[in-house]
Amino acid sequence: MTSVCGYIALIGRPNVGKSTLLNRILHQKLSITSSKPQTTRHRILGICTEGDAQFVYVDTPGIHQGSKKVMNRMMNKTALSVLNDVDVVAFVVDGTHWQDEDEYILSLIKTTTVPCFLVVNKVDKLADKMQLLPWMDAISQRHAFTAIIPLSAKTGSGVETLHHTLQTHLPEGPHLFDEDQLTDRSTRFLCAELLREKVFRLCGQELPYAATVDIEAFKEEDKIIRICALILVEKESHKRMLIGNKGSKLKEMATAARMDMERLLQKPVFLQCWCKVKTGWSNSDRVLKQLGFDH
Ligand SMILES: Nc1nc2c(ncn2[C@@H]2O[C@H](COP(=O)(O)OP(=O)(O)OP(=O)(O)O)[C@@H](O)[C@H]2O)c(=O)[nH]1
Ligand SMILES: [Mg+2]
Repeated sequence: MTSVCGYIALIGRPNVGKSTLLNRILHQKLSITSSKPQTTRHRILGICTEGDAQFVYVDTPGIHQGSKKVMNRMMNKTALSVLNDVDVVAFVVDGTHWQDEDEYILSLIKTTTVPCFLVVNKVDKLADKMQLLPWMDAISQRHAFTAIIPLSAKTGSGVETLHHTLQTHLPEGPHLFDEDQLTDRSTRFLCAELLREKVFRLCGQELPYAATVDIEAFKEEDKIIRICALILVEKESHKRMLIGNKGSKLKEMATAARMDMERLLQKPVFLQCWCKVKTGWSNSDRVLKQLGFDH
């Protein structure tokens, strides 16, 4: 068989399940997820090689409108730049809940010539599955989607169908990555993300958006990996919330993150976490670049 290899972008508004879908396809927790929108902030590749086919999935930040912060502008720019740079787009939506942001993303897709799959995620949540068919019929009139695939990233139903249908749309060509390579991101980046995920999952409504994680030290020894992580927040009050009563919140997050890191790195991890206030970090081009934002 001829070798095929292609980039597939996972695009959609925040919280529709793009990162959950990527992890499901890869059978591995690579990209962080949470029930809060705008969890993913960076482009991340998830590579999957099966025989002659190499799938290079590109998870992206949810495209959103209305935020003026520099970080949000960068997140949107990251997602949009991917649109014109891939072989296939998988436009992920949440069931039949079509919103203005979906409409906006569809208008962007229409400006490209890239083949686009419509991925209708979270079908496990639909009480009445019968409503899917007329909805899919109506949406197919709106754009010439290559295929419309209902699935559930949560249960896995329909995910194999998507993956295998995508294979037939990968261009012929040599593989761009080693067959055992999972991502383009460093373990340092992945560890920072695992801790940031705990901030998203365990800290209130506002705090996750005011926090970021920087790995200050990453030292691999014979039997253990020593990691020192700094959580930056915007205000003193955030810091107090993040640390919690006698440090209990920070400890809870650090423990959960360490367990994920150990699973990822397959080695015991000693994780030290601390928190610092850096006012305005999410609105500063310079600081965001230092923190590794793509644009
Ligand atoms: N019921 C159900 N929930 C899902 C499904 N897929 C994802 N979710 C949930 O939806 C929420 C958002 O999932 P994410 O994967 O973080 O969404 P995302 O599109 O990557 O979001 P951003 O990174 O913010 O753009 C999480 O709580 C997931 O558990 C699904 O198929 N069914
Ligand atoms: Mg995501």
